[in-house]
Amino acid sequence: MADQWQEAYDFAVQVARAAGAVIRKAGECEIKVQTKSCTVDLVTQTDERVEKIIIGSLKEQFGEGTHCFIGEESVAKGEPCILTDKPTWIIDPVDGTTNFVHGFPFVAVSIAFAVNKELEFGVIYSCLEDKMYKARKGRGAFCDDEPIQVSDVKDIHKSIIISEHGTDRDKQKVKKIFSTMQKILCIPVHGLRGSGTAATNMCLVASGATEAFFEIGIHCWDIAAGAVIVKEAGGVLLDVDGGPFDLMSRRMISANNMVIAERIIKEIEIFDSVRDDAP
Ligand code: LIP
Repeated sequence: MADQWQEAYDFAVQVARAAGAVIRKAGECEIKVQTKSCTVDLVTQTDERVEKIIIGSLKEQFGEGTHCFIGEESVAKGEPCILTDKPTWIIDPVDGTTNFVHGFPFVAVSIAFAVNKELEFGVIYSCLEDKMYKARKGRGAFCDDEPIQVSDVKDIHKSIIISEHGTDRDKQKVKKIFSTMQKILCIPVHGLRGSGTAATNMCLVASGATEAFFEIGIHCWDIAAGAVIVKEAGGVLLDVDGGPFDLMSRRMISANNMVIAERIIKEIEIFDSVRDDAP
């Protein structure tokens, strides 16, 4: 069935846009902040509310029971984070919660859909910029309905590389993150960047504004939609050790091509993080 998931794809775009409007409105009011795994892992009522709105709309449209859901805030409350063969929505209601809390202008709604453990489509709405990124397997990647393409830079010295610090403040890990960044900066590359949201970072790779984004410590909901968008824009996804991309592994590099990806991988100091689907 060639167009089996088109309705779901179109609906995801609508839902992401509506969710983004809720986030924008919430950003105009006082934001009540709580913490999750540690004091810098922030969550707000908006994260929880928007996830409920997204999952509620999807359940209403596609029926409860037939589709599964992996949502950042539901998992934080104890729901399982297991990808099965069933049609599964992978949702980050507010990617860039710290940005949202501080009014730093990159916040995204990220919605991906997988069937038989394969990502079928991804939608990322960068709601403060009002940019809608989307991609469906085999059908190209788009920003506001215009096709997007990764950059054609192969010379690492002419690249901009994105990474993030995440929310783990374990000294040894932070040391490795900064050591990696120092080594990459001194290759040298044109610059290092970070928008504060993995989803937006991947859209920046997909649209050619930057050559690569890598991070250890991210979750499947941060990167699932971006993975489809980067791939459909002509980019590559790998594990940070150069192996195949694994959505549940908490680490990945997305890049415009293998030359850039493999050059960056040489500099990455890997540290452990518990898999999203760990028992
Ligand atoms: C955040 C990411 C950010 C990353 C953090 C965190 P959240 O997602 O998008 O880029 O560095 O580790 O996962 O918590 O704002 O949805």
